[in-house]
Amino acid sequence: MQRDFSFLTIYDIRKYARAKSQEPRAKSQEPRAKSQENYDAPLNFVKPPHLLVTIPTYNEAENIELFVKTVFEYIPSNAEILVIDDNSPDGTAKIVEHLIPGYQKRLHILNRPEKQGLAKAYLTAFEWGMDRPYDVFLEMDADFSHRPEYIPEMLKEITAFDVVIGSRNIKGGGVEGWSAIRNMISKGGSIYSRMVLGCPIKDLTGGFNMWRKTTLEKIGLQNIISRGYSFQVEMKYRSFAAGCSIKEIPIVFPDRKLGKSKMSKKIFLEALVNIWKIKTAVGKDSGIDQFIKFAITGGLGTITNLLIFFICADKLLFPEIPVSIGCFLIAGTQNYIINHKWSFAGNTAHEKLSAKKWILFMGSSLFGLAVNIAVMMVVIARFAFPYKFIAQACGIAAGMIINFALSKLFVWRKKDHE
Ligand SMILES: Nc1nc2c(ncn2[C@@H]2O[C@H](COP(=O)(O)OP(=O)(O)O)[C@@H](O)[C@H]2O)c(=O)[nH]1
Ligand SMILES: [Mg+2]
Repeated sequence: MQRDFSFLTIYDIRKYARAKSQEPRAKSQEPRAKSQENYDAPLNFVKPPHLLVTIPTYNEAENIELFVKTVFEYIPSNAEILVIDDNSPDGTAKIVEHLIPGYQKRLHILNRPEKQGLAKAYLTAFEWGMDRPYDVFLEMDADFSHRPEYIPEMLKEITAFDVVIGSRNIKGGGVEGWSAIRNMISKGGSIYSRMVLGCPIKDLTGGFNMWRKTTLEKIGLQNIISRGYSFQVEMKYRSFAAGCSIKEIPIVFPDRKLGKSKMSKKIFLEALVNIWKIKTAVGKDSGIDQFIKFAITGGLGTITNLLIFFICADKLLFPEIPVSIGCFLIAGTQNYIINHKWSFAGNTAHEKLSAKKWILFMGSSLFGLAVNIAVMMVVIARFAFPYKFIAQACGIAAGMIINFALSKLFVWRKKDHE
């Protein structure tokens, strides 16, 4: 049975794109605002997008034949399927190889020597597909949790959006056959990832996603650091950070009926930690995130400064002025290291600490100190506060803002190419 894909004529695609561009933008599609130029992109599809369905498999012998057959029923006649098998002991690859002659060059398989994880499987598949004339890539599990019935709707949406996500966490979507605990862990993982990343996508962890080739190029597959289940989160977060337009469509996700899940507690916990690595690698901290980290770093520096001052000046009775200068240098160096490794980690692209940057940062801190003193003096002279420390607090705030601005602009300036 072949579905009707007449909606993919040029006329319909244009009409559809126009209608889409007039729709009010939903909150979850906010990234669209950054990429207005993408509105015209649908018109690039002068014929139905050439789709490649990528299916990673590990021990899916019980599912794969029927799954491939069903997917072919729901995809356009020019679309193709690529299975990426990691030498499944149950002989999944053999079954696919057996089916290949029946599908006239529309079914392909990549055999890999050993189990290397989902991320590598997809990256290999995309790499394979990027060298060929496909416009659109779809990720699907082989176990029927990703129902092929949704493909036509996803194909329709991909004519207007850079990414289409099959979402369990929006109205109309959900899971079937999951225990309450599994549901809670999955939802919790999604909310956690969203909060850590500050990313509005509702289903960050799901693996039923469609990408335009141009989106994969924008993400830069060579930048992906995930090797495990956080791969899906990273792909989506990177497309969000790159300003791609994103559409979530509701999907119902039934649990697999045959075969075993490869998800484990260890893999899940690993993914939770990886979210932080992804955040740092993409470097999408907002200015406010950076400022909060910078302020915390400054607070830690002040504690170090006072502690050393107390030991050297109060306990060891060294003269205050040299002690104070020493404290400034030590606390400043501590601030430099923490800011480099944490507050501005996203800007540094894993650069090493350097003497040049240290000097720049200490200079900017000195300038901040000068502003601090100047503001404090002005406030004392102009306002009749009962306590001078209020004036000093104003000075500290002003000095810190100046120091932050100088650090962001000159010490840890973000590279243009990032
Ligand atoms: N090639 C390959 N496929 C994998 C690997 N791990 C899982 N898969 C496949 O990825 C899809 C999702 O895995 P599954 O075990 O269903 O994960 P779950 O849905 O989170 O329980 C299925 O099609 C698996 O066969 C792997 O290491 N290599
Ligand atoms: Mg599954």
